[in-house]
Amino acid sequence: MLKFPENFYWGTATSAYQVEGGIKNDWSAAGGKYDAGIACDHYHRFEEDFNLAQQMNNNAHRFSIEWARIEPEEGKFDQKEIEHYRKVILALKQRGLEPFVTLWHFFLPVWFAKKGGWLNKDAPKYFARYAEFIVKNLSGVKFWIPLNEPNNVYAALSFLTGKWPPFIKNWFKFRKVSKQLIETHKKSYKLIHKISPNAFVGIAQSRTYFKGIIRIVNTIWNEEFLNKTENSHDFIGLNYYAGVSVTGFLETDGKNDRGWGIYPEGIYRVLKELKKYNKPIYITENGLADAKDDRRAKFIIKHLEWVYKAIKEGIDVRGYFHWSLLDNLELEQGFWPRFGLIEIDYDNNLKRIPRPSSKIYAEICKNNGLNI
Ligand code: GCO
Repeated sequence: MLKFPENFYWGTATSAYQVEGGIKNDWSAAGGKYDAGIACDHYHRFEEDFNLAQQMNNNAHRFSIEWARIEPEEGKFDQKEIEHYRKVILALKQRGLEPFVTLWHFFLPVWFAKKGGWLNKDAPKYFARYAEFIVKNLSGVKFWIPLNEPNNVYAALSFLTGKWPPFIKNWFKFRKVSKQLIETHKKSYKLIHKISPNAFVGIAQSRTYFKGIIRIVNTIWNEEFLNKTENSHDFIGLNYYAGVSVTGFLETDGKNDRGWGIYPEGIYRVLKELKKYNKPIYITENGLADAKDDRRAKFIIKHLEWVYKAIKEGIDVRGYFHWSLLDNLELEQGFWPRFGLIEIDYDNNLKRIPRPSSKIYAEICKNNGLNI
């Protein structure tokens, strides 16, 4: 039996725009595959979904709040929507699920996007006003994640590759947005602690394991954000999906449906790299696109075996959130990649169907470890 530490958090992760439905933001304004539409209608079915998380013996859940819902017009905050998220938090607590709340998971209110979004010199102030409203009006939250994957996913895909709104391909703008997001994180950390001194505030940082000569990009890609926000973390959230070398994905256990190599050892390698920051670590995302559910159980078990090895070697890992609870909008790919432990039947009233792997995960959560 590989027993994980006492009080270890076991959960799943989602983001508002990818699951809730009915959101008008910069992505829905882009239309086509960027418009999530009703998504999984999690906005109305969150209690049903949290029942499923509870049935998986989870004790935590990571979700995001949609800025565009809270502040649909500049400076005008929608009390109805903050009340909605109060109900979400209450529903989690009623089911013994500790909320980990992401304030921003890639998507912007249209008014902010029209002002240049993160390129606007006052962007950190606009975000701080939103964050302050949330933290002041949502009680019962201990864990706050101001930004999800700010520099090496959002800024890179939106300002370097041009794949995401605002579809810009410009190195200088990519670097400017990265700098703005670093400032925003630091500002958020201070303001959250001013309002809620006992809160824990951290980043959810995507970290790829780089092997071989490609490690020359490790600093700018994986480390810069953490290094430049070093005194603004009570914990580090790690989003791990893949390892790469100069020839492409590292792969020991096949590929996921998106063609990413499955490389469980990489989670151990990146956890070892994070040790130097001396902060508690939560794995805030780890998962795969696997519509047949014929790799997910082994994926979870093998990644957790490597996490266990890291813990035994002194890495302070305190939680694991599988991405994702539900099938959802896989960003610019649309809905075809299936990341959910719970399948969504999009042709049958968004019916929730627990996949066999969800039973395996439920056992692991119940046992607080791996029975091997
Ligand atoms: C990300 C996000 C999620 C993705 C998930 C699968 O890492 O891009 O946090 O929004 O859907 O990682 O790609």
